[in-house]
Amino acid sequence: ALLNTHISGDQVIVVSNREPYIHERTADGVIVKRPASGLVTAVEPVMRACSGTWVAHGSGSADRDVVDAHDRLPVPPGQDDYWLRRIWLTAEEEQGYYYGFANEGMWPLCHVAHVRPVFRESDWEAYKAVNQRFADAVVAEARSEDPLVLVQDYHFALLPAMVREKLPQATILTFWHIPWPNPESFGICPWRKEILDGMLGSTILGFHTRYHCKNFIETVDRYLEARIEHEHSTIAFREKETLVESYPISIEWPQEEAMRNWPSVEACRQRVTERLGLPQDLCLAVGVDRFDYTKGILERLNAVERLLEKWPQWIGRFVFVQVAAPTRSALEEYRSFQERIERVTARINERFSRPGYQPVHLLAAHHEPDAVNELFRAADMCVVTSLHDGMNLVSKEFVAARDDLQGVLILSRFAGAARELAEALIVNPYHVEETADALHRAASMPAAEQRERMASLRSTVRESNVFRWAGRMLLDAGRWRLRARIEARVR
Ligand code: ADQ
Repeated sequence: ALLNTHISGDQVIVVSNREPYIHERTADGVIVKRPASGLVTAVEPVMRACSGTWVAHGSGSADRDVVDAHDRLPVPPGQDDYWLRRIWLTAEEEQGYYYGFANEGMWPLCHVAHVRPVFRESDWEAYKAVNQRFADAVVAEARSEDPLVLVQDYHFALLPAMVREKLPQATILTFWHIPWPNPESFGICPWRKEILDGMLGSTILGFHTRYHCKNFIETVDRYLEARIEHEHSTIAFREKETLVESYPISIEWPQEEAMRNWPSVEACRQRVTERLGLPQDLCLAVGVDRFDYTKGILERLNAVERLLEKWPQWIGRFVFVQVAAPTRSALEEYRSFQERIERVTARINERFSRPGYQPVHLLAAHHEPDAVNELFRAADMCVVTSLHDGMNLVSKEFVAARDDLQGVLILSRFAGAARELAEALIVNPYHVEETADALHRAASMPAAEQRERMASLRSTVRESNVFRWAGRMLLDAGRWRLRARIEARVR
C-alpha cells in the first residue's frame, strides 16, 4: 500500500546485472533457481508489490527457451507479478563488462579489501558498451517520457546518464549496494570522471550509510566541477541536481504464518547435527557467504583456530560450519581464494580433530533459503566478519530466523549492518585475538543475555525492513517527480 501511494500509475523499471530467476536445463527438464544475492533478496519483494519490468542479463542455460518474442517472461513462475526482460551478452561482453571491469575493477576499488583493482582498457570499453545496451533496453521498455527507473549497483555506473540523455524527464534512482571509498582510494581509477559523471545522471543516488554518502560527495568535490549543497546533500552538475541519500537495505521480515510453519529450533538442530554427523552436546557456530575475499572467511577461520588454541576446553565441543556459495569462479582471484580457504580448513581440522569430532565443516555450495534458515535456527551463533561490506543481509536473516530469542550474532564493524545492529558482538575481523575472544564470549553467553540482545536486534530489523528501504526511496522519488512536474508547469 505504501508503494502504491507514492508511485501509483507510474511505470517502474528495474535494471540489474543479475536476474531474479534463472532457468537451467537439467536431465529432469528445466528448473528455476534463485541466485544467492543480497540484491535480489532485497529488490524482488518490491517488484512483486508494484509490478513493472525488470531488465537483467540472461545467464541460465535454459533462459532463452522460456522467453517470448520480446525476450520477456512473466515472473515469479506461476504468479506472474511482473515482467523479466532478458539481455543476452556475448562471451566477450560478459568477460569485459562483468568479470573484468565490474568485478576486477570496481568491486576491489570500492571495497578496499587489499586486493588490487585491475583496470584494462578493453574491459572499460565492454563496460561502456554493455551499459549502453541496457540503457537502450530501458528506453525501449519505457511507456511514457517519465518512467521511474531503479538502477542497481556498480555494474551500471554509466547507465543513469545514458538513460537521462534519451529520457530527460525520467526519475532515475540508482542504488549502490557496495561501499563507496574515500576520494584517495577511488582516485586510482583511470576513468573516475566518467564514472562520477555517469552516476550523476541519477535523480537520487542511494547508499547504505551516511558514511558512504559522505565519501561519494567528497569524491565528486575532489574530481568534478560540481556545486555541492551539503545542507541538503545535493550535487548540481550539468544543470541537473542529484540527491545523495542513505537508505539502509534490509530483508523482508517473515510473515507470522510462515514463522508458525517453521520447524522448531530443536528439530532444526537435530536435522543439522544428524546430517553433518556432529556430536550432540556442542556449541555450533555458522557462517553463510558467497566465496568472496571481502567476506573475511579466512580471518574467521583464523579466529576459530585461535579459540581452540587459547581455550582448549572447546576442542570436541565447538564446531564451525561455513556454507560458501562459489561465485565469480571464472576469475583466478576467486578460484585461488577458495583453494586457500580449503587449505586452511584442512590445516585446522588436522590440528584439532579427534575421533568423532572435526572442528570445521566447509560446505562449498549454494543452499536453498529453507536450508539456510534451518542452519540459522540450529546455531548458537552466526559469525559475520566481512573486511568491508555495503550492508550484509546474512546478519539480518540470522536475526529474523531466531524467534526463540536465542543465538548470538558476531558482526564486523566494517559491515554497514554494524551501524544498526549494535547489540551484536562487534569485532574488527583483522584482529584475530579480538575475534577469537568474541567467539568465546558468544559460546559462553548466558541465555538471559542472549534473549535481551536478540529481542533488541529483532525489533530493529522488523521495523527497518526492506519495505521501509524501498518505501523511503520511493517516497523521495515521488517528491522529486512532483517538484519536477510543478517546475515544468511554471516554465
Ligand atoms: P552480497 O555481497 O551478496 O550483497 P549479502 O548482503 O550478505 O551479500 O547477501 C547475500 C545473500 O545471499 C543473502 O540473502 C544470503 O542468505 C545469500 N547467500 C549467501 N551465501 C549463500 C549460500 N552459500 N547459499 C545460499 N544463499 C546464500 C551485496 C552487498 C551487501 C549488501 C547486499 C544488498 O555486497 O553488502 O547487503 O548486496 O544490498
